[in-house]
Amino acid sequence: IYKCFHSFSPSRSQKHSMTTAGVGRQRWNDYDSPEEFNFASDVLDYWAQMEEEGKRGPGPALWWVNSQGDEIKWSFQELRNLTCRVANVLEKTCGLQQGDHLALILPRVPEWWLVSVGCIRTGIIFMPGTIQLKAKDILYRLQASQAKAIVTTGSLVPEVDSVASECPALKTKLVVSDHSYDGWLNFQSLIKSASPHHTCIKSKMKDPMAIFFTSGTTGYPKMAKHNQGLAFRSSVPSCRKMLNLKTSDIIWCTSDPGWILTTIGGMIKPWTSGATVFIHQLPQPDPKVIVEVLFKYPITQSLAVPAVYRMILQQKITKVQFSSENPIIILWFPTLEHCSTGGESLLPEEYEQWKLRTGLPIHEFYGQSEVGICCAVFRGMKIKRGSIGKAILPFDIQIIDEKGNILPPNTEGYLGIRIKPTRPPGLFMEYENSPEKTAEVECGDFYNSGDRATVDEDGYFWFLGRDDDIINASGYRIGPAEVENALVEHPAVAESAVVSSPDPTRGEVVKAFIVLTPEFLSHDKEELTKELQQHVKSVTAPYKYPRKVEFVPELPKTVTGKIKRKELRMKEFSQKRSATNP
Ligand code: BCO
Repeated sequence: IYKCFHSFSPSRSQKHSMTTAGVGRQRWNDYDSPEEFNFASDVLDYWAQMEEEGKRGPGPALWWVNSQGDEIKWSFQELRNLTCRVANVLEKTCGLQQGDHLALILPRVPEWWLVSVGCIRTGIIFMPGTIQLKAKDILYRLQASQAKAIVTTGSLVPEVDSVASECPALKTKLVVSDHSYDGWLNFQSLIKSASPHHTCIKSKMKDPMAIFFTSGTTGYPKMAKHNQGLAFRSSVPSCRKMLNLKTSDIIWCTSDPGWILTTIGGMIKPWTSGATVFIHQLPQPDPKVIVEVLFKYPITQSLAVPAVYRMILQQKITKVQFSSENPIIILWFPTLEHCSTGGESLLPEEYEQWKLRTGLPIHEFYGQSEVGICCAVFRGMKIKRGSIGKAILPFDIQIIDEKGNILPPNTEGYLGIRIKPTRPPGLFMEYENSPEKTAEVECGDFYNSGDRATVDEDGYFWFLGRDDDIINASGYRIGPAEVENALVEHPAVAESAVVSSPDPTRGEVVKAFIVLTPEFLSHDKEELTKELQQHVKSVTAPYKYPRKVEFVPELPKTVTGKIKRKELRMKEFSQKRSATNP
């Protein structure tokens, strides 16, 4: 049942005959908001039905590979069968019910997609997390969400077991592994014996579907709760225009499944259009492997954060292929037609370099864990280099001041999304258990994203960055407090201030200014830097570790003793500017 190998790769002639029609095109318009919606029954099962009726091409719905040559291809019918089994395991074996919380911490394996859809079938709220999470991060997530279940991989079993006793709500632990672990249910064995028949819940559009943890300026990550609207949005014409996916398309989203980008770009969007989701296991996202994969597989669309395209451009490419039409192109990916990016800024010169080398433009989009993808350069739309494109309907995006007043074109302000009189489907519902944090981002009639931007007369938005302490390093949103809390656990650290610092590859990186405790003042600074970096990697998700460290005698503070992070940040960026413009 589990590993079904099929030969699905469509020939070019078949590809051309495939439909561009999909779920929603015939059924909903941009401003519709049906009372009931369920991504599993309205989208997945629709395409399974289309396959049964011979109305969809032969491409798989999910195509997974790894570097060892293993491969899994599932059709929509197989996905329906497998996700119904998962739904039965969650409900019958684990006793979970609609509204329960399930932490989903898996690498890029097909089971991530099975569990997500299994949860949607049952109304269980799934909470994706990156496998870089450490015991303390997991403890926080399990406690804050009162999760009743966790699905994870073998390597994280010890981390979870070390904190499980402090999580009384946690009743079920499921492991995706070839091995068995004491106190853990084995996902694969349970799926094999589960029934493939399951009746999907009739979910209301307003029923919660998923929670994404997102870092804030202070404290622990907030829980951005989304309802079925997150999935529904991709069915409306304006949203579908962004990638204009066809059933013959094969899209590869390189993001880790712990982030909302994978939920949207690596699942909801492609499946809404009946396209193929391509997944490479990428245990370490190596640009060499990414290039090899783009040469080897018939991928038509790529979706990755700018840092990934940047890392590819910085590679010494050995596999050069010249195109007869354009002799200067040195990265001629045979099937790639469309590239998109978001999560951090793409510089105009990076856009130019990619276009020059591959012959393909990169289409930018803008999003957050709170809003999904709300603004984009649609396929076929005129590209203004450096712009994140136009608002995707039904989102009404305006540039606002801190009171929620709409600002005129070409004026800097906050990127705001209208929530009154109607909150659009696809915008998060609230921060779970935190009405005060939810209220903080409501600004007049708008949700205030906290991101600074402008809009021009043509309706193109221009992202300028944040004016708070949040760091966006290679597409990761990092709150300074998360890193400072990790640093202060080390005996060498008296206090620290963590800020963003410019970087040619990652856009920004985490920089820590550290005041040492007296005992460590005489220690070798290079050694200490490595030790502190290793320390942060061991106590919290390693992507947050400070790639730059500076030891200082004291930190700049206000009269009330608050650290002036802004001053430190401004210094970092002004140093970059003076280095570029001497
Ligand atoms: O650079 P180092 O080698 O020193 O450290 C790396 C890893 O080696 C290390 N690490 C990873 N797992 C570890 C570990 N160390 C100890 N134990 C472990 N278990 O930690 C560092 C992690 O840094 P990284 O993740 O940036 O690694 P890398 O290989 O440099 O990857 C580069 C990128 C670009 C692939 C990566 O940064 C990335 O995936 N960025 C994208 C994040 C993303 O998808 N963001 C989207 C968020 S959703 C959104 O923005 C809303 C838009 C709709």
